[in-house]
Amino acid sequence: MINGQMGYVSFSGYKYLFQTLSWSKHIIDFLTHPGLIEVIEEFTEDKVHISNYRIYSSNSSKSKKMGWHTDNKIDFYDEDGNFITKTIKEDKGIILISYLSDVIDGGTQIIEGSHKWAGDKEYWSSDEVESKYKDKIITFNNRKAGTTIIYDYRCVHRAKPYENKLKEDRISAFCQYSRSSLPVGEPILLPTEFVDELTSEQKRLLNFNKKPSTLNWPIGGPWELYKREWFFKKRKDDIKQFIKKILNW
Ligand SMILES: O=C(O)CCC(=O)C(=O)O
Repeated sequence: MINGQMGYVSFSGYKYLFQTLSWSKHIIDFLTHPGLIEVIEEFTEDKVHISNYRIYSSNSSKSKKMGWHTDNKIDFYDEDGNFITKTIKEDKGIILISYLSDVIDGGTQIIEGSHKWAGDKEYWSSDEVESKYKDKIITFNNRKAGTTIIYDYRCVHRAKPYENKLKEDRISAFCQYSRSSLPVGEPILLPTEFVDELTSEQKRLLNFNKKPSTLNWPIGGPWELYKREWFFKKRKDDIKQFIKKILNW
């Protein structure tokens, strides 16, 4: 935050807009559009809520590459304040990715049909995917801003690593819709100016009156976000205790 203006959180080559949903009601209206929610809930066979959301930009990088992964998982802090992710094999839900810039390369990639076999494994190496599933990789490159991809979050997917000679960022909105049995997810902070305009269905989708079960992405201690890691590593235990305290409030 600089001079009271919201900015972004930088993590692993990505820049995440700070408090994404607070920027405009249009973002909320888009992510909670009744037609969209109807399709999602038909698929999930349950009421859903927004458990994770973000607008982020990514650019080309040789060193920072998103791994192949699934998102049918929950995250939480254990008793010692350690960040843990746990895959929920029987869960199914939806992730929406909407491109906010034209995307030539570096688009979302999904392995077709992987929701049937991914199970509770969270990560796959590029070698494994290349050798076994090359023909099944669907890549959403060369798409205009506004292209929206909706997929079952049990599918193995990633953002394609790429080299962008023009050095243009890919900007995308991401939203994860989870079934009612799944934890609430990330905190949502909204400006008072448009809270009254939200419908009761939007309030439900945004988890009004419910306690968040995790923190906003990117999740991690400052020692993971900041280059001067040594400084934060020394304070790691204090910071873990602090995070634990916030979640227990
Ligand atoms: O940006 C993408 O294309 C994929 C994003 C993703 O898989 C994630 O953030 O978990």
